[in-house]
Amino acid sequence: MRKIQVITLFPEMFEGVLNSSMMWKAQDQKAVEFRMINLRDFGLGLRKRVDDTPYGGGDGMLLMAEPLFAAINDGKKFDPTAKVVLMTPRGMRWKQSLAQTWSDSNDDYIFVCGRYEGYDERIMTLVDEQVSVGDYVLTGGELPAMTIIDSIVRLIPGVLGGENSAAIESFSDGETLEYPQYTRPEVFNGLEVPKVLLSGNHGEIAKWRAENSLKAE
Ligand code: 4GT
Repeated sequence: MRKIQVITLFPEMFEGVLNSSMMWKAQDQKAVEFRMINLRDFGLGLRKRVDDTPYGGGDGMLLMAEPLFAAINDGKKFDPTAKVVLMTPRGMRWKQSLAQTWSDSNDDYIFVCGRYEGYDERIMTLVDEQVSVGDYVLTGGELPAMTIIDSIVRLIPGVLGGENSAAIESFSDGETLEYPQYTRPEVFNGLEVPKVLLSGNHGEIAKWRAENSLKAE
């Protein structure tokens, strides 16, 4: 069973996503186990402080090294060989082929979600990978972490059900995005389904789909 841990100040943000049909199925099948680590639990002092101002001045607050180290160590205690993945706009751009590689590997992960203006740089001594979902800045790493977790978990064998989706996957080389699809009825509001898809000619259908597939970047 794959173990995925998440370090965050907002574990409740993950509830809806991790309890949605497919993620729930994955847990039910024992394909994956999720564990939330609340960074606040490792905050300093009575106020459970996790952030402080940057040396040298500047706007905003940074997550302090000490609570981050303690939270990551908690994750490592639970799963000593887990890879530590930092969510940051400075990371490598996430894409389908990475989702496939990470899903195929038997690695476990600890996703670290930042807040405020970022992290004390010394966290890098514990980080194995840095990933970004795109060239834009968000208020936290939670949404990127959910995106990446979803893209990995759906590719674990047995998690994704249904012939339709499996067909797309086998067609896909990881970089090819899906072709246009239609379901009943044949005509909706005067809009017709392409005739070739109703032809029963599997060769022609495959050709049409290849021609109408999008290539990633
Ligand atoms: C964007 C991304 C990300 C953020 C991204 C540290 C403080 C980072 C807030 C966090 N924004 N994280 N992973 N594009 N913001 O992936």
